[in-house]
Amino acid sequence: MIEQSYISRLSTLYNLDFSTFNISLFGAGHIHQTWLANRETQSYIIQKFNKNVFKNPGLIAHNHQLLIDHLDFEALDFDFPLPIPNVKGRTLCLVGDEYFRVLPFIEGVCLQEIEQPKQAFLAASAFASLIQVAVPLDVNLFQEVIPGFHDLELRFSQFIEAREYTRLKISGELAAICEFYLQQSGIVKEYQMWISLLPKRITHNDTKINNLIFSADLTKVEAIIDLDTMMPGYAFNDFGDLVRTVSCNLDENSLDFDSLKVNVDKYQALYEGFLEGSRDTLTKDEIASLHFGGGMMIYIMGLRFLTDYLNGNIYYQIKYENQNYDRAKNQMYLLKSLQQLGFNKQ
Ligand code: GN1
Ligand code: MG
Repeated sequence: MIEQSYISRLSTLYNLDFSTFNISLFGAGHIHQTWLANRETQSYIIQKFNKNVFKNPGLIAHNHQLLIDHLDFEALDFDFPLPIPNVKGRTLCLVGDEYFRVLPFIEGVCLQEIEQPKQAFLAASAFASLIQVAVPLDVNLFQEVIPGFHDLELRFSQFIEAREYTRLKISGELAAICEFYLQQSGIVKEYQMWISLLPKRITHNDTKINNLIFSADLTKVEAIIDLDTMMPGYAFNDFGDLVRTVSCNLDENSLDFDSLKVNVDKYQALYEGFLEGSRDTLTKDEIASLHFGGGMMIYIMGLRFLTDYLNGNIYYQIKYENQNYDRAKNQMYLLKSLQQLGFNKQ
């Protein structure tokens, strides 16, 4: 539960009496701690911000200010909930030695998995339209809030290092999983080839399906959330994380490894939705790179989960000791399924 001393300080800082709200843990994010504060018709999201992950939080505010100043919000067909400024105009408050922030709560449905291709289309179209609407903004003014966030070469080398220095004994199934990730290093080479051809865009960079809110009847995207990593990236990153989290039948925490499969219809709907949402923004090379994105994003997430497991779980929140190991195993099965279907190729 959120401590009383934080509640009273936040009440002053936001001029809102949070002690009169029902406050409960909320969401499925791996990074910040999130609560829903609810009172009659009023609802807010309160977050304890993860300063271990975002070591320079001012960069997020910098990027968000660029969006506020220059993005044509009217052109977006959905909400885009940025942190609410406190009475001092700040979007992040230091309370004791923790950072907190408050965000608008958006009514709707947050899915962990998608059933129908129609929702896959809507999700992809929404994330791609964000790239399209951000085209007039100067990419070079945006800061990299986490250096090398989607840099596959860096993530691969962090895995190699973790494998070398881990306190764990690498044998049995762990050795086989490490070996799988090593053998897939051709994806790093392909990544280097693609980024030499592609323009940087303002991308969301965390387009997993639970970072989007649908209307109750699932016919419309109400909001795109989790905007911390909006920064320069490649279109294939955003398409790829959609493939990773939408085209499969089970989410990244599932232990039903043998059932993990990429679904062809949802994949196709994602592709069509992404092209529709980005209108004519994407270059020929960017469009060709989209199919690389799915495998690349599954691979990078698998590497990151495995690296964190080898490092003693210092990055992602976990609910049990081996969860990062299981997530890396899950992503391995998913990558195999994608490759079997040939979706990693143009
Ligand atoms: C994290 O905050 P959340 O849970 O939406 C992570 C993403 C990963 C995701 C994996 C800042 O996102 O990069 O794709 O977990 N965010 C950060 O589920 O590391
Ligand atoms: Mg999230």
